[in-house]
Amino acid sequence: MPQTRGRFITVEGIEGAGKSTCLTFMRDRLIQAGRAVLVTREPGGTALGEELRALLLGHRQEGMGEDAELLLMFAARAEHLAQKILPALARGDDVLCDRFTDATYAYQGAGRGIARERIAAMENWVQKGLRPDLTLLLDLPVERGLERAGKRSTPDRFESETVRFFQLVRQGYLDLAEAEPDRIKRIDASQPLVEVERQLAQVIDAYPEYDKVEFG
Ligand code: Z5A
Repeated sequence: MPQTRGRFITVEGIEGAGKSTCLTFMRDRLIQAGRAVLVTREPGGTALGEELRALLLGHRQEGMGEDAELLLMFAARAEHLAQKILPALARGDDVLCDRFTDATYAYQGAGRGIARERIAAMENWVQKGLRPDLTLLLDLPVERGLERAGKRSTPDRFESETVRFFQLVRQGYLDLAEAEPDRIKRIDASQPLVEVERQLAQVIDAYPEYDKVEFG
């Protein structure tokens, strides 16, 4: 008998794009529409994932190799899928995830220079057929994002990267959006928050119910 599942929605963008702010807005909007929602993040979302996050973002592992970084991202993802994401989708809940594999293509691929095929091989292995149903890409110029993020506390290992690195990451995201326009919706995140929320609401409200879609 075919199973049904909830919708897998991800939010992406460079540093300081407003993902955390927008996730709260989107969660509230989905709940108002009567959806059950799991809000989670990557790397992280499980006990192991959060430990890996601390290793990946912290400065203790300064100079971590790009292959180790890639493998740790996918190790966290495998655990996240098994423990949190797949069970929630199977219950019929929507999953709202702060970053997912598009971030790997943008940061480890475009940013660090790891070949796309290598990331795709990991993606196929770890995720099997699962991909996000909808991705909101919060896009803004790198300088604006860094300016917003800079108002916070001590920068982590990624936040300490160069402007050039973030420009490559941003371009990586824009290339992904161009390649998959049906799934990845670009939101102009340089606008005032009220306008960003208007754009988000437009996309979410237009997005179809997904409960009746077969799993797998
Ligand atoms: N990473 C990776 O390399 N590969 C992977 O596969 C994955 C991740 C999954 C995780 O960091 C790091 O892991 C990430 C990539 C890497 N590193 N980076 N960079 P994260 O996602 O947890 O953290 P982040 O990117 O650093 O996110 P952030 O700094 O928390 O930013 P944000 O969530 O996008 O922004 P915010 O906190 O919502 O907003 C920032 C500030 O701007 C805040 O004061 C807001 O009030 C303000 N804001 C937000 N929107 C607006 C608007 N529209 N106008 C004005 N001000 C605004």
